[in-house]
Amino acid sequence: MKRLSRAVLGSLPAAIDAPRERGPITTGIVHFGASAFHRAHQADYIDRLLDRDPRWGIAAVSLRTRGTVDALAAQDGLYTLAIRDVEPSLRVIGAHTQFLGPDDADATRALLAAPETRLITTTVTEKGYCMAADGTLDFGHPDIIHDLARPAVPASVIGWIAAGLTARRRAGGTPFVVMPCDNLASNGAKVRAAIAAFARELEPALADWIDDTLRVPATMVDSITPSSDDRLFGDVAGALGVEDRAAVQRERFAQWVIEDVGDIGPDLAIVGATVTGDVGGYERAKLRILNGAHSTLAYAGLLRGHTTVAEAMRDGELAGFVDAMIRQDIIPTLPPVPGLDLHTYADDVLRRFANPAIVHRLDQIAQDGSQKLPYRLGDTLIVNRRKGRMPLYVVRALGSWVAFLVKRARDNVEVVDPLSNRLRSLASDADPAALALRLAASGIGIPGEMANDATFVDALGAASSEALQGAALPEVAI
Ligand code: CS2
Repeated sequence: MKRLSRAVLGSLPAAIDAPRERGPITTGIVHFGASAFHRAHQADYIDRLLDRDPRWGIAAVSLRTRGTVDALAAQDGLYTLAIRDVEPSLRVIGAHTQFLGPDDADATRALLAAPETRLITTTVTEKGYCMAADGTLDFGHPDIIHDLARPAVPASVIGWIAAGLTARRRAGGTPFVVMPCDNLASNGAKVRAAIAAFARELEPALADWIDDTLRVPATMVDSITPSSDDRLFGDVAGALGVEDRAAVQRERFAQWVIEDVGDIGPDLAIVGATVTGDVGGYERAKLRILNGAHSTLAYAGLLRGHTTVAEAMRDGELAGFVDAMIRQDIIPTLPPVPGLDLHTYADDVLRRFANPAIVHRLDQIAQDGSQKLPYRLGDTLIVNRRKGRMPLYVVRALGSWVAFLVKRARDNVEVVDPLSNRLRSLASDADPAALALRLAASGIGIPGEMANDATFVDALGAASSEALQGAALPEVAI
């Protein structure tokens, strides 16, 4: 079967939307992390924008692997976005001018220096920003140590952004805008501080320039995007009549809320992004309700023998537990968000989770727990404890993570997490209560300030043991 490419666009079935008539586009955005999420979410917005304004084509850089880059190069950068929902649809996206791999450093450097590049966006996952547990740049991180020693050939996204800013400042130019699109609380402020801290070590004058000029809007990004799989590739080939080895899939719902920091280049509001002065409210609601519930379903669901989110949602006891956690432990701690009813938001999230057209594997969500949980459940835990309240559902959710780690260690199955070695050695020979104690004491996955909260640590130990034994979930108190 032929591969998807520009040459076959004209012969695709007419019902499939594709950039058939579009003229040439130029690069205005450099994106780090060519992940499925980026290609399904951000690139979809940009693809629609390019019909009106051809200056914002994306050059996507993958800093770790070449696999996706090569697949896309063979397809002239084109790939299919499959919407898996009540009304499914397929669309060919042509938002990218190039895909670059880890060995394309010269081309990446040139793009970052080009005045036409106005915006840098990133989806490198929580761990990709090389931050310590407190959200500041981790100067002990091997990539940061490397990048400070060899700033011209960086390994980390922070190093690359600093290299780009160095070049622009030396050329007497203006900085680009940096827009992080990962699920970190206050992602704009944290990433800005990380870049500035890195630059200060490198060259104080660069850091001053960054302090004065760099804009890093906070964002909230949302669309459930399961990893691509063979079923997707088969469905797409069947519908298009050509093979697409870079297809991506997501639900129809997509949201992109961007902090208003003035002109950033592309006008994303005209393609449906929300540009607002207050991203914080949306971001907290999304991280704590949606992602908090997702991680809970992942760990508790895997322990209960489920494989996907939709399947876990069909487990009445588990779905009821997650619903109660949101209403009783999470929503009461969230400040009101103008224009957003949090209970309606939660209803919508739970409905999205139950979408039977989406096959979202729990083990995908379970990855990188040490990096995700502080934002997803830890912040809710802190607010509750500061109010003197014990959020029992959140404690049991965290206990499910602890139990999951113990089970994986006992079954001799590797966990996918940047701290996997550490987690494995903490979990080896530990019962769940002992591991809970160790995690709380070391501040891994559990907020550091909880280490001295003996009542919480006891409750977490008990909840972890219950989770491993498969004890009934806490009663739903209405
Ligand atoms: C998920 C998220 O994989 C995960 O950890 O919780 O990727 C989630 O699907 C997205 O944030 C939804 O926007």
